[in-house]
Amino acid sequence: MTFLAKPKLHHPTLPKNKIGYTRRDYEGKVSTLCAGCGHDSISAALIQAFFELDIQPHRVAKLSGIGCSSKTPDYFLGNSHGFNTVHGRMPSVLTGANLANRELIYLGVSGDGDSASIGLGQFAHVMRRGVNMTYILENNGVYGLTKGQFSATADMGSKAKKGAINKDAAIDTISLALLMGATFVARSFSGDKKQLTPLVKAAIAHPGAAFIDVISPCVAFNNHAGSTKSYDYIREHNEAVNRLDFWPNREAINVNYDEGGVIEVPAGAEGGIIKLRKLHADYDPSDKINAQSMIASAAAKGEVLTGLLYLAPDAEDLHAHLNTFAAPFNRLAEKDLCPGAGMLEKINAGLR
Ligand SMILES: Cc1ncc(C[n+]2csc(CCOP(=O)(O)OP(=O)(O)O)c2C)c(N)n1
Ligand code: SF4
Ligand SMILES: [Mg+2]
Repeated sequence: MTFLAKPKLHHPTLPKNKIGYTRRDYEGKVSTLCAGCGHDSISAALIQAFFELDIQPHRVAKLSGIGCSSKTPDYFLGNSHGFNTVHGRMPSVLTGANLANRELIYLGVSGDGDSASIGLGQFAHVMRRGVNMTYILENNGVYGLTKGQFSATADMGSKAKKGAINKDAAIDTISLALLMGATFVARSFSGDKKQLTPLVKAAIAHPGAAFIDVISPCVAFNNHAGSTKSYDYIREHNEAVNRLDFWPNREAINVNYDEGGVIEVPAGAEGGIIKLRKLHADYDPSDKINAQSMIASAAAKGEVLTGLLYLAPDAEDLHAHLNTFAAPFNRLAEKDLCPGAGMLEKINAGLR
């Protein structure tokens, strides 16, 4: 498959978004993943989200680690900036890029092995520091690329393809993200594009660390009976707490918390709106303590809560925490970088 190049010519009648791009302009190379891999469906949702948000591809920087999941940025946004880092190191490379140029839209793509084992420290810190990014974790409970070993997100008691039982406790990445201070936390399923696409759009607009854990079955190594990350298991145990739609540019509407009805929540720095349909009357995504408790009690029953699980109303990003200079580094001139002998003397005097 790798030798197949996609044709560059587009059919003239393909629908265009507001800035004149077709959906094809947001695609990448032909995927080399196994047919039916959940990760390909996530790529499709990402393509759809960027197309619908009318984002120019060159404004996006996509970064990843190592794994089948981390290969996927090659299969979408082929006209965007890309950096395939070392295993588990996407968050620190992305943090550096973001500090150097906050004008790009940052998308981090990772796997459960990449984020919950070798990259666990990096994951925790990028969440707590509020780096303005959308962090997509393609969670299949195994190391797919290295042939199906249990990962740290595999549930205790779940069964491997060859029958071994996982004896270790699982790391729940959404609970960890909440604990670490992420200001947008969601879980979805690769088989539910209608839920995932608006979640991605809302995450992109969010000014801070937005985390989406997407259960993404590995058809080669973890899609059998006894696995808790298979298509069948997730379809049977998926408890969606809400459904949402996202609009990037609408006048803010007052939030209306009608029980069981539709709630409209301001989202993002540019006046975006999330329209949230509650499926669980007692689930309020602005209540972090309640979200943590409901996630834990669902997990105890073997259910997988999906939807927008937490959204902080007052989110800020790392640049606000550090009070950094707004212009990207590549636009700073010598006068910005070298404030002169007088200023240096003043700084030194302040340190004496
Ligand atoms: C430093 C380092 N250690 C180990 C590996 C071997 N390795 C490659 S991918 C991978 C795990 C991938 O699992 P995950 O992140 O869940 O991605 P998936 O393939 O399941 O999508 C490992 C351990 C590596 N490439 N580099
Ligand atoms: S091995 Fe698993 S994760 Fe990797 S491409 Fe195949 S199905 Fe997807
Ligand atoms: Mg994996």
